[in-house]
Amino acid sequence: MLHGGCSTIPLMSLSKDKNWWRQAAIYQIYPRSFVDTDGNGIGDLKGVTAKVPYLASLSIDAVWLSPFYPSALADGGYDVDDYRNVDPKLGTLDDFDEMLAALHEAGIRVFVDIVPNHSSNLHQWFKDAIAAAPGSPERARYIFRDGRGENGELPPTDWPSHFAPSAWTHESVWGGTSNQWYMHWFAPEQPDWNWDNPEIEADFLHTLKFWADRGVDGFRVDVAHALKKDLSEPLRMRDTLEYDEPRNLEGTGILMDRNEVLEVYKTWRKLFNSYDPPRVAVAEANVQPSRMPLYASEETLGQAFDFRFIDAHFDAAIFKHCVQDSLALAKANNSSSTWTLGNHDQMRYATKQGLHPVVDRTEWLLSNGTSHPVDFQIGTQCSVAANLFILALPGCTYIYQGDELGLHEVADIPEDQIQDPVYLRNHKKAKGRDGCRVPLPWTRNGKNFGFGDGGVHLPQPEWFGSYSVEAQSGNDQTPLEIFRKALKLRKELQAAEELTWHHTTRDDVLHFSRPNGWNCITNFKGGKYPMPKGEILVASQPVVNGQIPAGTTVWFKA
Ligand code: TEU
Repeated sequence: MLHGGCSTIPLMSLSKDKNWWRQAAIYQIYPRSFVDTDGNGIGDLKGVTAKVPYLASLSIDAVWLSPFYPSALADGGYDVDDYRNVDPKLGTLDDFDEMLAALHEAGIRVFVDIVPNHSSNLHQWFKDAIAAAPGSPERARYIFRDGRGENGELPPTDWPSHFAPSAWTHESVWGGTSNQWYMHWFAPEQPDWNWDNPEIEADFLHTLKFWADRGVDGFRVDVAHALKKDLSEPLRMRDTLEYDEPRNLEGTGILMDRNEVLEVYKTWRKLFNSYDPPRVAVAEANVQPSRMPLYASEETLGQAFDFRFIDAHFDAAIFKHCVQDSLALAKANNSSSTWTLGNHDQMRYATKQGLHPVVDRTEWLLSNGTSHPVDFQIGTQCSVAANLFILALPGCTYIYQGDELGLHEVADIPEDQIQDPVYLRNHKKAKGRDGCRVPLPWTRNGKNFGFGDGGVHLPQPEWFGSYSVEAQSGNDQTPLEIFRKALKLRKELQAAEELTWHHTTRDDVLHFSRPNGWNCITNFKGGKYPMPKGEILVASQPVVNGQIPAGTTVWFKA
């Protein structure tokens, strides 16, 4: 039986094809901001189940759920208290099983997010570590060190963290009394695991098995490049390490992208391959492109996000270069490309496109979106065009919830409602990522635009209703209906992972085709461009009098 009014969806059986992921369309759900069924202001797993018909209407192959594990939400759930449970604010394990069954019955597979670099400070093992003595097995699960200075009052090294000035926090912050410091790449509430300790490797294998045995199809691996550090003594200071750019391309850097981390993933791969079909994985590995294939190989995780489009200008030459390079890297190790324009860490793509390219986005957000105007219409138009472009490419596409609506960043979240540690922990130098995590608008009007009956954990602006699912459904010129049409067609048209570029008469127009006559043409900017001969399948904006407007992608059958 399907739940949440799903009875209109045909029952599908998931194929055992072990290559199902190679050209999949995967939709990222940020559960806290999807649908709230219990009125606590936070989206929940029952909310995902209730929206299975919507997800099915998108013809996606899989969803990836950002963390839903117990968490105090110091970093939006990427601070995990217990890897093998569901946060009571979001539901129960039974809710998870029910959701998984409903998605599977609708033919949609499920990825969960694994956060192996760090736990939260509320994880039982971190609490045990704080309570234990230096040198104890409890402390050996994390990275504890004595401080520098006469009384150990200075952090052990000068390593910076992503979300805080220092990568070290004194244990006294959590009540520890041994005068040690612990390391955290991200917020102080996210202590890094010590991956040199076999107990950690064993515990993560346990977690992966726990979810894979429940039927989870794949894993998105958070900061996959950061697990292994060179912790040999004495720890070196920042000025002696290749901390930032240029990154060490040999895999011998000190704090990230070390070759040993690949050994961890080889072990994971053996576990994944023991399932039928094998479980799949995608690395969030922020490494130099030439190192990506190492994470995406058949012996390791299989896929790695290629984030180059995320910040690429909407420009033909740049797009073409990204495509060629990414396809070549994927081919090098029999992986498939992973195209993506947005996620829960990024300013909404439509807003990036609606802002003038010279605008400094960090400053713009700090001004609450007042320093420069955003062209909402052009931004959304270009976003849909860019999405149709990447959806036609060979490989796998990841779509962030709300991008199918052409949704924009909420730039004016008041300071006292900001949750992101990027802002709160970093001297308020950047506003952070909350603006793309605002609860989705489902209805044009009504309480919280259909998100739920309680509150909303981040404020929705008035204009949200006009971008809602309700406002867009049924009108074939809206982003949502264009996405629906394109994603459905994509399933039908999908063929071998090949692409042929075709000549165009202008540099700002790209035309490529896939096997069986599936053509994609994008007019990036400038004037109108004559539509080539063929049957138009879907267009991000209408083709009028045989002319493709600027900022438009058209799929056609030649
Ligand atoms: O992000 C990893 C990461 O390094 C960046 O994407 C980071 O969030 C961004 O640069 C901050 O400005 C992953 C998750 O996607 C992110 O949400 C988490 O905060 C982070 O790991 C820690 O788990």
